[in-house]
Amino acid sequence: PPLIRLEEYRPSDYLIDRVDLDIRLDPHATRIDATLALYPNPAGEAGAPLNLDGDDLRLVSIALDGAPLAQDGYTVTPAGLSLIAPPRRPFTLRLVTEVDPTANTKLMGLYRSSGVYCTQCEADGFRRITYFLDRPDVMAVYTTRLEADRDQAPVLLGNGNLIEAGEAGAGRHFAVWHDPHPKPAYLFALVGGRLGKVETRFTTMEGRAITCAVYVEPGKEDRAGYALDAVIRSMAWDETAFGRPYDLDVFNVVAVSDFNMGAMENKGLNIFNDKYVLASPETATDGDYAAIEAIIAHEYFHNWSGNRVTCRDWFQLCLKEGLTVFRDQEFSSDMRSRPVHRIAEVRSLRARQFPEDAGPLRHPVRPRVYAEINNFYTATVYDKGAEIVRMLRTLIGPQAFRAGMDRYFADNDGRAATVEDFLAAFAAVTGGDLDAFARWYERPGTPRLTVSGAYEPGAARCTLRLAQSQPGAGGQDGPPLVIPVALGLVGASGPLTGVTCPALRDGVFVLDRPEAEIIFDGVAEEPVPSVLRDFSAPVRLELALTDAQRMRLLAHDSDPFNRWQAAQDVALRLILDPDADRTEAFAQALGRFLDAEALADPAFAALVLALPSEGEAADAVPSGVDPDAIHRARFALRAHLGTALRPRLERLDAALAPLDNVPYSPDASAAGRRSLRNAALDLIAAGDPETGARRAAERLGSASNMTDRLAALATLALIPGDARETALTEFAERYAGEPLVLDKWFAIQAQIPEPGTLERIVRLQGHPAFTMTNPNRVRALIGSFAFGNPTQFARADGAGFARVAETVAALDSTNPQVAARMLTAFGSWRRLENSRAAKALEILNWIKAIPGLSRDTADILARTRG
Ligand code: HT7
Ligand code: ZN
Repeated sequence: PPLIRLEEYRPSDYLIDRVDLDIRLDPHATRIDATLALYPNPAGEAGAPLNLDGDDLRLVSIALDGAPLAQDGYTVTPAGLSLIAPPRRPFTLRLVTEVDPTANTKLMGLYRSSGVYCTQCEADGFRRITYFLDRPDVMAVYTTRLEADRDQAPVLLGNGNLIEAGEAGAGRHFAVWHDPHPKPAYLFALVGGRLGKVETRFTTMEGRAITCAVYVEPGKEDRAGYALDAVIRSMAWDETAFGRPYDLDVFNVVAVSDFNMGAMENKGLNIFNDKYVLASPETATDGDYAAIEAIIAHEYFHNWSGNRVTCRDWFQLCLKEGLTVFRDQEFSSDMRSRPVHRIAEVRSLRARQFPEDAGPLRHPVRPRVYAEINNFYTATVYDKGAEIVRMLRTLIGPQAFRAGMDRYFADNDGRAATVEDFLAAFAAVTGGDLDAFARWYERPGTPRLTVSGAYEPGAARCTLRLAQSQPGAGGQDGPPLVIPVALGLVGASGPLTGVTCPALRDGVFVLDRPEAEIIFDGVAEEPVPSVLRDFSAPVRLELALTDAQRMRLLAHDSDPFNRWQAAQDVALRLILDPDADRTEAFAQALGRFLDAEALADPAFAALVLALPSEGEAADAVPSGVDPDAIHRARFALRAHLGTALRPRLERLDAALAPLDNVPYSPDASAAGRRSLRNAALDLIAAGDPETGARRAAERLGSASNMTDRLAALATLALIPGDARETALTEFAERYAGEPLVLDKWFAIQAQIPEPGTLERIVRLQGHPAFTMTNPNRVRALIGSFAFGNPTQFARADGAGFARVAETVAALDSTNPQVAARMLTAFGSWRRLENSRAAKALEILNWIKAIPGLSRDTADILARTRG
């Protein structure tokens, strides 16, 4: 496929002021009557042909300034429509197209989800509705008239404010929506269907009254309240944290069941995967509630970081996504426990982004070339993009950061901006130069930060040496990055007093050279360095400490992140290099930690007890990964800790048992207590599977909420036997009418680390609740297997790879976006030991031979095979 390159960016030759749409919704023949007010762009090429994008459209008619256009005045191809000689002045183009929403299985453009008409236009779906300049730097004011059968679609929603509604005859009705804010086509949306709603009012800091509503499948309104509350909290938070008020009279959220991603920030009409809206204690876990809060916030925050200020081109995707992830992370941190949330962010970064950055799909946060933009909605763009914004704030301080954000919004409101525009706002308010910092956007891969220390007791001095390295393609380091390294020294019983270190500002050292030395004076005892506090930069830290030194950090560091990290580091070393004595010492240290603090901060304690995942352990192996060996070592460590900590875990369980008698609340503190109790059960089961299975089965029966029930099921799922099978059967019967709960059931089974899982997957693909047309079902079963079951996906006989490849092949013609995403599970194949890597390559070659692969899948395949 042709490659699109950043350096080839050119402004559009034409721009569009206004778009008037008259859309008559019909299941198979929806008519779109579009009038575009176009004009030549002074920055474009005068007299150039007008090339409108189009995909899977049937052109019904075309007229220029009111007169039908002769056939020799334009050409139509599968990729669009061209006007050979458009007027060299403003003109209108009226295009009537027809589409079949029911046949649209790609879920891009206009489609039907359980009978509800809805749209997905990012990144390039608007061209599947009408011919258009479908690029984000073409911004227009939209007025949309929607018409449909009242029976079929009593609710008709569009972008902006409702300006008119009424009867259209023959059982049909209409609604006209006007959005006064110029926007790119990717933010267009409509919804038509039979939907229930919950709504409330919000008054902005400017005194404007807003109606906020969440629309869901009728009968599920009682599960929409938490999402609505999250909308209101997001609106209030963006006002206080960033001074950003909402700017329309209504804000609507609609939940649909078929959706390629999590949610979409269409102007005034956010459309959501229902998984990230619907919640009740009986059907959603604490994790689901937290995800709903975060994603509602994320999409709402896009109203400023993405919509009011949008992207000039798709290379700038991180400009809206990285920034908005940073904003939603800050929101969640304010709503919940900041350290616990930071740990969760970093776990997710390491699980998804670090492997991406170390494999064949690696790319800079701002890519310079792509074949298919839909394949660049990645952990690197989103999560590493957010880390860059976080580092910027650390470097310039919170006040200058807020001033820079204000400047960015003020200077770019209503514009399609670039990463350079973003950095320019901060350079303007600080008077500094961010050119070196900007390298973070361009450099793929995870840098290494190596730190060593020396202590001179006589001089009461400690010296730390820091070095950064990041071998590029040619093995050479590029110019240095600007790395904020938060650090400090920890004494035998806590923080050291009387220490001076002029190189630190607010506890942060800025490493902007290949190497540096930092001197601490007044250090009265041999300290342990605590480096990269709060994970102040997305790097791999190499700091050789003993287990005892790490346990000192766990006990005494003032930085909660590094306390957690210290326990993780010891556990990781024990997984990679098992040792009975060191395991025993680790268990004792964990025991002391639990005695002293578990009940004071249960959520944090649960994180300390959670061992690094098998994926993380694999990521730490230089090459030749054997997933079975990692699995065995990790399970042995779990079992040992479960046995050694048993009395404490029992005490914790008993202390937290009264939770069963209070009504469920999704707040962070109640969720933290549940997470500790469930972590305790899981470790008890690891040490004593018989007791564990019995307890988990009991908890399954007695649990009053989905969090506890699912945790018990997950624990039981790791213990082969009749109890597990009975529990799985009963769970499926109980939730037979609940697709989102059955997704959890599919996912748990897909992750069972046993050879029989493959047969189970085949069986489950035939389950009545499973369908390949629903992305949530595919992700729950096949995605959980491919991304969450390292031993079985990478089975030595290649059968796990083959099963996923067959799914990719089957899905590719109907939903290439989801197919391509499944295929990214092969991203780490080269790091596997030779025989597994050979099997993976065989399967990738098998996919390659399939004729007519989509651009999405062909692109991932080509990059993955290398
Ligand atoms: N901005 C949204 C991205 C998105 C998307 C992209 C490609 C195909 C389908 C999609 N659905 C949503 C979501 C977000 O990050 O806010
Ligand atoms: Zn986003």
